[in-house]
Amino acid sequence: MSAAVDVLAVHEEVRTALEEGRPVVAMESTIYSTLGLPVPHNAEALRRCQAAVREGGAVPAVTAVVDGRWVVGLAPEQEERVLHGTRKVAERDLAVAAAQRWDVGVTTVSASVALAHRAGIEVFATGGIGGVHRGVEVSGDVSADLDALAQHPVVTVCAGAKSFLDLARTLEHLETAGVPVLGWRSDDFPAFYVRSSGLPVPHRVEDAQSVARVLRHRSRPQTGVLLTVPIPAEDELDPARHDAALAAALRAVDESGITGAAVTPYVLERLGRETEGSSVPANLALAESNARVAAQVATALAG
Ligand code: PSU
Ligand code: MN
Repeated sequence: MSAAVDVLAVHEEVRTALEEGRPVVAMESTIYSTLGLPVPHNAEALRRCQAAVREGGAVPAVTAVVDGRWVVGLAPEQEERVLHGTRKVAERDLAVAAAQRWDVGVTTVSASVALAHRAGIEVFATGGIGGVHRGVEVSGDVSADLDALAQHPVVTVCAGAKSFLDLARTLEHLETAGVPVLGWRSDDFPAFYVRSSGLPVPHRVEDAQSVARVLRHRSRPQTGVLLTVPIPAEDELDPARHDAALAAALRAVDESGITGAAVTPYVLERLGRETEGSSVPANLALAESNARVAAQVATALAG
């Protein structure tokens, strides 16, 4: 059986930019599907994030599975299909999606970082990463995102992770895995909707050049860097409202009995409901802000 040489499909604009050494920012697609955000906000998020990358002088490269291929950089008709995608693709699922020729699959952080690496892209922007779940002692649920950050030499730009996860354990896991965690102009590890989780970030950086230098000096050739950007202050959710919504969403998961890859989409949907949609503008604002910072980092790396 011959090797699957044609599985990776890099959009022409992305390929040309990479060949010419111009900045490119990879993006995931789970966040832009209905697994990540409700219709029609998912489409607006996709549009705003790609625009932010372009305004920063970089080329956006959204990753997804389309017609059994690993696509990096979507054509307009592919965007439409991805917005309606319902099959979640983590890094391990990339092989299955290609082998079984899945029609449409939306990539998580782990799959996107893997595809960015494969395509030669060094910066990746997302909303929040997956992490160690609360109750991991029983469930063993640790997102594959954490392993992927340690296995691909890519800077991941995120707003931390949602606090339905165990953020202290998530930071411990990243330390063990050898992933540098950098706080963008902040001493605190952010918690997605709010600027601080109450936990310190190991190192603070002030500019994109500093992030680029950390990636360039890594001791393990395969390891990436996590850059955490707190949500802009004006978009932060009210902490009391946030805590109440979180408690309700966590109770709902407990009662639902849902496990595995379905847990995160379920909690995201519940959180949206518990905040009566007020979490959505915050989610869009932080994703856009991350895309903007990622473009700066890609520019610094290209320079
Ligand atoms: N957290 C969010 N929004 C998201 C996700 C996480 O606030 O859309 C998505 C991302 O694609 C992330 C994935 O990579 O969920 C993690 O899923 P899991 O916990 O099953 O590894
Ligand atoms: Mn999981």
